[in-house]
Amino acid sequence: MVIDIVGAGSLGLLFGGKLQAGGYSVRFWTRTPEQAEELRVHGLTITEQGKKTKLLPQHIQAYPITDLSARWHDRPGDWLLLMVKQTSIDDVIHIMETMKDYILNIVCFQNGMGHIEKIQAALPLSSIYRAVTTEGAKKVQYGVIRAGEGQTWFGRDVHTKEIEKDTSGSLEEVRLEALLQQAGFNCTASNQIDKLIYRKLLINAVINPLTAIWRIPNGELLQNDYRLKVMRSLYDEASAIYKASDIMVGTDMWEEILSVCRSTASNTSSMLADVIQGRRTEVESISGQMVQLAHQCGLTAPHHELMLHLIEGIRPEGVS
Ligand code: KPL
Repeated sequence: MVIDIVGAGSLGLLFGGKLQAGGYSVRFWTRTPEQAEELRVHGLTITEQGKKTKLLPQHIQAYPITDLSARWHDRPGDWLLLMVKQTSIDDVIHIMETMKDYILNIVCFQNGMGHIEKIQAALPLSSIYRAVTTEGAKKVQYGVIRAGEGQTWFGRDVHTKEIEKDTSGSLEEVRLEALLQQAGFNCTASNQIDKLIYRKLLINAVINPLTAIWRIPNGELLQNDYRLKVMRSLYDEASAIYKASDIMVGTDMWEEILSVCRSTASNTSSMLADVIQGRRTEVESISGQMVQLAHQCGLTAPHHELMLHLIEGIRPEGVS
């Protein structure tokens, strides 16, 4: 079985590395030729709970993403795990548009919303799955460190299934679940992936912009009442939007947000990491998405809109 990992960031290396260590044939697709070469020359070491697994350079298949279409044509893959950030999605879609006549099984790991529709439009014959993961990893020189055991869920959108008149888990879903479990991930196929995506959106919409603005790790959000008050206003506003949009997330999300802050207390949120590195953030597909959802149901979202503007305002003029 051939598994394509598009994006060699920390999660891409973790999933790809463990799948390869689990006996699958993995191809890494990187943004630049230099990243691919580094993997091919130095190999990849995965560190988990102090134990190191080394993938030797001669066993690594890594290529720049611009070669994907041609190589896939020669040897099609079985699964493509799309692990680039939301902010790179448009570039990746542009490259993958040449594959519109192929049938791919694509699993999208991006935070936020709005990308699935774009990918499906560019690759109409392909099956697109969403994934939500609580896996965390840190990229280090020639390797990656797993932060602890997370949980991964994946599935297809309800509306996609309705189109196909298929409400049960497909054979492909069962296969993917087994594949990831065999590679050492706690993974479950879910027929409620939309619910999980909306839960994650809410968590990210409360935690990420505030940690990026205040430049604090997730756990420090809980350390003073002013921070908690702002978090609560973002949460209340999002809850009202979900209620008006008939989006049911089915659990006490305020408690869950506090619990994520505790369980990831020392984490630098992905948005803070982007801000520190001077990269584009995913704020448009997180806070921007909340604002859009509000407008769609006749509400406004001034708190989330403020987050969007504050984060977008950090970017220096001219940097895209
Ligand atoms: O998903 C995250 C992120 O940083 O993007 C959280 C849950 C906030 C963990 O850091």
